[in-house]
Amino acid sequence: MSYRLLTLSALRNRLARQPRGAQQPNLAQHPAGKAALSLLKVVASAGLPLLLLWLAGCSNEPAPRDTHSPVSDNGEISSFFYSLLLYLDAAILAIVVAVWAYALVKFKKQAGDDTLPEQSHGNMKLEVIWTAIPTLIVVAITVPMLVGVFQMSKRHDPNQPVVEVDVTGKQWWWEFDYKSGSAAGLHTANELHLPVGTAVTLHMTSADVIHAWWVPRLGGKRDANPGRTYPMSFTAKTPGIYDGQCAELCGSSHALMGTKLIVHPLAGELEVDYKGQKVKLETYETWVREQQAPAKPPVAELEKGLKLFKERTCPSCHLIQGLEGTDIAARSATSGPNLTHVGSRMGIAANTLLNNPENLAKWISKPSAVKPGSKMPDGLVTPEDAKAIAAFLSSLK
Ligand code: HEC
Ligand SMILES: [Cu+2]
Repeated sequence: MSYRLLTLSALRNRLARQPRGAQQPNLAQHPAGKAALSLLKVVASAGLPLLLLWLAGCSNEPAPRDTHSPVSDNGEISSFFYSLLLYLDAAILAIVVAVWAYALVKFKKQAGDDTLPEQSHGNMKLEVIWTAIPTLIVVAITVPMLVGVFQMSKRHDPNQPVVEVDVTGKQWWWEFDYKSGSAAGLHTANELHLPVGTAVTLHMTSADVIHAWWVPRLGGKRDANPGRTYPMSFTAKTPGIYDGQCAELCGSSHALMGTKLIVHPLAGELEVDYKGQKVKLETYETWVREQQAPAKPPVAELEKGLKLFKERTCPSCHLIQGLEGTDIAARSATSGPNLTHVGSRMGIAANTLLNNPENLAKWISKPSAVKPGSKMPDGLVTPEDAKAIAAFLSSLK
């Protein structure tokens, strides 16, 4: 008995052969079978590419995390190189496939022709051509790419107005400390607000493990390493709201460590589209003034929430500026976001939940149910108390 690999052609031969004895109908020759087969072919040839496009997440609209719709100078540079490589590679693929297809047809082995084709081994001209062309392509990519890398790691002119923000990654949220300009001294979380058309430098660090700051439409990622600070300079060009995501596996809730970048106009209100929703953007200076204001004391119905907030040890980790007994939080690796204006944020828990009283209550009564491993402890309050605290926190606009 001999074994051999069943090649495709052997398989076809075997299938075509009628089985010994029984006279079985051949499905492929039956009219219904033929129709089914051609339908299958159409679906496979048209449907498969469509399915691939769908799986790749292709869309006409600029998605909230779309690197191909850049909104900053850095984003434009990286998007340019993405397109350059994509079109260059597509052209190379097209040429190679065309030459291959031509060779396939032109030099097909003829029946009865057993002569060897002309041997090109050691052909100096060919060797030079196929060494020179790839070298030229690599140079054409590398030289502008190096220029781009230097442009993206530029430092801003210190004589120009620059918004400087210290960005600290923490398991699993982002802390922002404004260092310059009108916002100097401002301390916020998770949603980074910046002015359009102004030079910005973020100074990245981490309070615990390695995180990475990434707002795809802004372009580029920057690692946030504990004990080190890396700058990232850019100018945002288009007002709007852009989603971001921690891009370095940093523990159980890494996937829930989102962020938002909100680029404000310099003058006048502006309506922008965010995920199909119309959102009004005030000017950057208005936002700064609102955030710098101390928290307003709660109205009578919400006083219970403030009282519970103080009793349930919340102020040991959270700051509410301007309300007595709530601004005692010491800054540490496990302390939480500044809540002075938490009601003004679009999301809570680093963009994991929409900011509304129900979600706030859900978060406060059991953070680990929203974010596994959360550094905010469970069981601080009953669900009833959580509702009262959530109502109070929502009022902190
Ligand atoms: C041991 C410190 C600690 C204590 C105590 C604590 N928290 Fe937190 N809190 C955190 C941390 C850390 C986060 C960020 C969690 C995350 O997003 O991963 C957080 C997040 C929050 C947020 C979401 C803020 C935002 O903008 O995303 C709210 C609201 C909040 N805490 C309310 C409370 C309340 C109310 C209490 C008291 C019942 C409380 N916290 C007690 C550490 C603490
Ligand atoms: Cu992270």
